Amino acid sequence: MTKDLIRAEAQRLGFDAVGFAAATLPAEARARLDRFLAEGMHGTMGWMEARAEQRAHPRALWPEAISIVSLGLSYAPAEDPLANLSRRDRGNISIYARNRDYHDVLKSRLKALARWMVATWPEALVKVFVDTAPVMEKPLAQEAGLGWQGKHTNLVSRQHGSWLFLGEVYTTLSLPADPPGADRCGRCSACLDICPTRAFPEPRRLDARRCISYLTIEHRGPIPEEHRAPMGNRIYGCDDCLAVCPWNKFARAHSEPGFAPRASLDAPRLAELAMLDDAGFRALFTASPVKRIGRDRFVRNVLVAIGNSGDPALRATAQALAEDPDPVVAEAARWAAQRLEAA
Ligand code: B12
Ligand code: SF4
Ligand code: SF4
Repeated sequence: MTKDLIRAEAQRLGFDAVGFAAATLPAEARARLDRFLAEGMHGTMGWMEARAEQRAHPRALWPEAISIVSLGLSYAPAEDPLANLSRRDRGNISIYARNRDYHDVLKSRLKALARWMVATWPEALVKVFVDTAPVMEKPLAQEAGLGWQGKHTNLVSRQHGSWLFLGEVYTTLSLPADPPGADRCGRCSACLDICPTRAFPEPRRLDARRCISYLTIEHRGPIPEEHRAPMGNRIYGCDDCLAVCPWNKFARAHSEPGFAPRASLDAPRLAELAMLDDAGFRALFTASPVKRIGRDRFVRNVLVAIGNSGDPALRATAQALAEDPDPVVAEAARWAAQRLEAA
């Protein structure tokens, strides 16, 4: 059967989860996206609003699409994702960004699968997507049976916990849908309770403007003061709500060499990160997703962590950046120096 062949090939290519859905989403997905946008919870991610129609309706993105193959790649860590949070002289980089950019890893496998599908069924048309396209990947993965959207809004899998990257092959092949994933959160609320910035107004609704992932990666300009202290030493992304999910205990550590943490990014020293210039920043983050945010935004985050470190030895580092040519960096440096002085 066509689906079995595709599933087997996806597994051979290294995907950890495979499911099939029709190229449609339930009406609630659109309604919830509209509410998220209407309440401004996307912050400055204007690109979410610009192509909302295509996000909510796969066929508005590609009218010929009949079915969707939803694919998951595990990045379940062998290490404790929260271990660095208590090392205040170090920066904590989110698990997903400690080595190669997952977009590259996933996209090459998605393309390989798509090429194989076209070679096997020459009448098939295919398009591949991962993350940046106007696609609602989590509701689609739930429709395809990969798991369910947990209360932290991410897709949770019984086998891989919260640690799956998602990607899709849209196709003109007609593939019967798998049963959708059923909600298995029950009365658990661990992910909601641990969130340092209280970013969930209610279960399954995230106010991105409060999320440390948004603040450290997407947000330009100064980080609002109310969120600086709760950020602690998280300098790129945040894993807290993922890491506490009890379903992670079934996840086996991933075996993708590109996702094993680089020694230089595992628990880097704040004092060294703050001193990076553009060239040093680009060299340290070669092929890493961190590179995308640029030196200035990154050093801004590092300075917030320095301000939170309580370490008087880092005060001189902050002071050295108080006149940085980038006004956002300079402001964060002054804030950090003052905070350490008060400490
Ligand atoms: C924008 C975005 C962000 C934003 C906003 C996140 C968000 N939750 O919306 C920010 C920058 C904060 C972010 C952070 C992260 N992200 Co992100 N992000 C995206 C992106 C590009 C779009 C997500 C989206 O459409 N949001 C809009 C909202 C409205 O949609 P939604 O979250 O699906 O919302 C649904 C629920 O709220 C639900 N809902 C609401 N009420 C109710 C009630 C009930 C009863 C039910 C059942 C459902 C329900 O309905 C909505 C629609 O179905 C996707 C890639 C993509 N193209 O899909 C990656 C993606 C979601 N991100 C991902 C990751 C890994 C992360 C981080 C873990 C990174 C990190 N370590 O820092 C964090 C996690 C933060 C969190 N708790 O969500 C992965 C998640 C993989 C997975 N297993 O789910 C994705 C899929 C990328 C990928 N290709 O792998 N992200
Ligand atoms: S990623 Fe961190 S800040 Fe964002 S919702 Fe999860 S716990 Fe909260
Ligand atoms: S931590 Fe609990 S509530 Fe949150 S996604 Fe996991 S099972 Fe659901």
